[in-house]
This record gives sequence, structure tokens and C-alpha cells, in this order.
Amino acid sequence: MMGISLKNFMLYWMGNEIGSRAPDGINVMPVSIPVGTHPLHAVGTAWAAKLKGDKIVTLTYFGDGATSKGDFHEAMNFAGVYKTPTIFFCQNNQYAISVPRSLQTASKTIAQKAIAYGFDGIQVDGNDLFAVFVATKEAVEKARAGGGPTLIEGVTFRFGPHTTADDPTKYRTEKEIEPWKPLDPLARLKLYLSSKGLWREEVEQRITEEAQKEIDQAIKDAEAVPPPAPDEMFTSVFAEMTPQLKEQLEYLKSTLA
Ligand SMILES: Cc1ncc(C[n+]2csc(CCOP(=O)(O)OP(=O)(O)O)c2C)c(N)n1
Ligand SMILES: [Mg+2]
Repeated sequence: MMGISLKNFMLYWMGNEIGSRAPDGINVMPVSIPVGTHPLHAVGTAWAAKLKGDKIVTLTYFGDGATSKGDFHEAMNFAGVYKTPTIFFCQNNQYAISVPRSLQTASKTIAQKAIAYGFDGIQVDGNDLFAVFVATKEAVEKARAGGGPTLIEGVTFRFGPHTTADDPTKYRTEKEIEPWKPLDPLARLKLYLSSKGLWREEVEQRITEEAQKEIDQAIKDAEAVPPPAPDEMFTSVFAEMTPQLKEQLEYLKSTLA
């Protein structure tokens, strides 16, 4: 949707740095593996754009766990002071791996954290596509008009395990998951569209088949790219390598030799 190809997305997950490089003119940053470090980048780019008179708005997505990171608070503070056009979107899925939301913050909501930094915070039903769309749209319009940042908390629930290495039965019960099941956003959207006469089984089948084909092709294309040389993990970080990266690259080379 934003101009990143599915093939590049696959390359990223295969550990190939090419996957992280957005095509020229596409303003999408690489996926952030360290939790919560990227809100700073969103504020930095928004601030730079504001100084240059460039009418962009930045959106940054992170989890409930990320709000415990210092980086998140530094980003919120700078955004508030410099009124940067930044939307902070917290996907509050109630868990950071095994750590529940109640151990993440003593605040009643995540949205209210915006008050301390002097800008608007809004809590929305994160499983309601229309609520999320409208809240984001309004925040973007406000930022574009010079109204500064917004924190949006989308309240949702992580149904599955965090990763294949995680076993959620160790820290939560089926009883806790049960009430969220009817709130599944896909099921709700389908119900809504069906009630309006806008959804048909044959359309669903066709879209599913088309998507499957597209994904299969992207995997094939990504697998056809030769594996990256080990030195790419140093050369692709900055436009020019820092002295530390040069040293590390030399060390790797000598070790491999
Ligand atoms: C700085 C840092 N510490 C720890 C990790 C390991 N880790 C990966 S995901 C995760 C939990 C993230 O929880 P949350 O922010 O709620 O996002 P969610 O995965 O629930 O969407 C942790 C601790 C990491 N990637 N980066
Ligand atoms: Mg989470």
C-alpha cells in the first residue's frame, strides 16, 4: 500500500538488508527490531520537515511494552515542545511477550500520557477499523494544519503467541482470551460489510486466492536473490561507515579468513 514491495518485505525477514531499503521517494523507514527506539526517528524527521517547511506528517507505530522505554518519553517530550507533526500510535494488545499491561504502567490508560507532554491523547477501540481510521485521519489533519502531535491508543488483544518461541499458556488463561474473540476486527468488519450487502463469499474466495498467489510469487522472487555477503550488515547501516563499523568489518574479515 505504501510502496514497499512484498518481495522486499520477505527479503527483510530473510535477513537481507536490501529488504530494509525503501525505493527513492517512498517515505517508509525500516522495521525497528529494538523495541521503542523508532518514535525518536519519527519526531526527528517530523522536526526536520517542519524546519524545512515540508508539509509531511510522520506516523510511528509501537506496542504497549514500548511505552516503558525512555526513548518513547524523550520522543513525546520533544514532540510536545517543538509541536512536531507526529502521530504516536500505540497498539495496546495487553501484552509485551509475557508482561501484562498492568505491569507496564500504573497509568489508567496509555492515551493519558500525552497530557503530561502537553498534547492530545485519544483512546480508541483498536478492533474497530472505522474508529482507528477516523482517529488517525483527524490526527493527521491536525498535524498538517500545524496543530502538533497526537498520541492514539488502539485497544486490542493479542490472540496468539508473541512468536513461535513463546508459550502463552504459561502466563495467561483461556478465560482471559474468551471475551476478546467476538471482537476480532476481521470478523466484525465482515459482519458489517455483509449487513450492508457489500460482501459476498465468492468475492472473499477470489481475493484470498489472488493474495495467496501474490505472496507465493513474492517468496519465489525473494528466494531468487543471492544471499547477502556478510559485510553488508556493516556497509548498509549508514551512508558512510563509522570508524567503529569499519573496525568491526575488518575484525569479521580477519576472523572469517
Ligand atoms: C530494546 C529491546 N528489548 C527487548 C527486546 C525483545 N522484545 C521483542 S518484542 C518485545 C515485547 C514488545 O511488546 P510490545 O511493545 O507490547 O509490542 P507487541 O509485540 O506486543 O506488539 C520484547 C521485550 C527488543 N526487541 N528490544
Ligand atoms: Mg504489546
